[in-house]
Amino acid sequence: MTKRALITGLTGQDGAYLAQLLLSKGYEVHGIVRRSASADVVDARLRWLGIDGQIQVHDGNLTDLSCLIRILRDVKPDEIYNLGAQSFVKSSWQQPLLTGSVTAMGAHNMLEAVRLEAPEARFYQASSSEMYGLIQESVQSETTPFYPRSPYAVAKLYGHWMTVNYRESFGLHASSGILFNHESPLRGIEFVTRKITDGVARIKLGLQEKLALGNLDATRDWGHARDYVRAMWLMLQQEKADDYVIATGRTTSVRDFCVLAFSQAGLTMEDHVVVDPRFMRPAEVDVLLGDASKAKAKLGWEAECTLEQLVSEMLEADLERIKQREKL
Ligand code: NAP
Ligand code: G4F
Repeated sequence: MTKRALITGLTGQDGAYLAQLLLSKGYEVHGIVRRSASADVVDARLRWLGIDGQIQVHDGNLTDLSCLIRILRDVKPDEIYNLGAQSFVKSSWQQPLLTGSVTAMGAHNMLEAVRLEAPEARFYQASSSEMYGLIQESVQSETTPFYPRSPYAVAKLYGHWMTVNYRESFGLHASSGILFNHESPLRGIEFVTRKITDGVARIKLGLQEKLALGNLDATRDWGHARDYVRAMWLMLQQEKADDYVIATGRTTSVRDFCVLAFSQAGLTMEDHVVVDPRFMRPAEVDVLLGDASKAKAKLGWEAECTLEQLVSEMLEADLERIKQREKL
């Protein structure tokens, strides 16, 4: 029997890669897409992966419980992946209540809709390493206490604990993936890795001279989104729902990410990077480093893409995109 999956956040980085993975496994894929006045940009990532037109799209919003109930009633999915969120940490200080509505209450709306309409379905919640914030252990695992440092992280923590609570209270097959940073050529341009590879590509092509960044000392455990959506799928194939850390086990500073990207383009970072306080945050997460040994033991999951391969893929994609756009 063909399995049916429903993805919220279909148009984002992870939604696009997850849809591609599920299609390759023979799933019927449905996605919730919020209405936009700029319809041409809505499925840009799906077009980039060559899978637009293969997904059944439903008009909806995580803040509207009634539409989530209606969509679940119509689709009757076997698996539900809740990836929709206001996901940019910096914006969560500028739009804290919206972040709460979408990222926290949106997850709760989804859980409530699942409880009412699809209690047999398997549910995935996109939790985040950002919940560790002011880290309480030098390497973070499923047992490390949380200490959120942004409205986004507080909102994610709410969604995480609601997922655990609905599993324990109502017996839902609800799993939470505590994913560390993952990137790709489809990463939003506002996130630091993509900002860097896009900036390096523009400098290499002679279109700009300087790249303005914020805190160069922050370190992140960066993997490839394609590897991380595989972990999401694996979680929902387990007999028992559970929570898992997904990470590479290697942490790199923003500065060293820059060094890598500039050197891959034959450039020197110091000639181009300037620090601009506008990109600093009111409270920073200084270090993240994950221990994914539970995922390795129970899911057989390991990151396959190295940081060097990730940077190279992102840089190549940005060079190509800019050449086409600028007709170079
Ligand atoms: P992303 O590229 O920012 O995508 C977010 C998605 O959420 C987009 O499809 C967006 O739709 C949708 N969305 C926003 N507000 C919505 C609303 N009110 N109703 C319905 N959909 C809404 O994020 P991502 O990197 O793919 O991440 C996927 C999920 O994993 C997010 O929940 C994120 O917080 C979480 N996460 C990400 C990482 C990471 O490193 N990437 C790590 C840990 C956890 P539009 O296209 O219309 O904006
Ligand atoms: O790329 P970032 O904006 O990602 P951040 O804040 O770590 O959040 C991402 O990963 C989380 C998982 O841990 C997800 F839950 C979340 O949804 C998102 O996907 O920033 C990374 C680091 C930060 O320390 C930031 O201060 O880079 C630093 N940084 C330095 N200069 C910058 C910049 N970040 C951005 N976005 N832009 C800069 O110019």
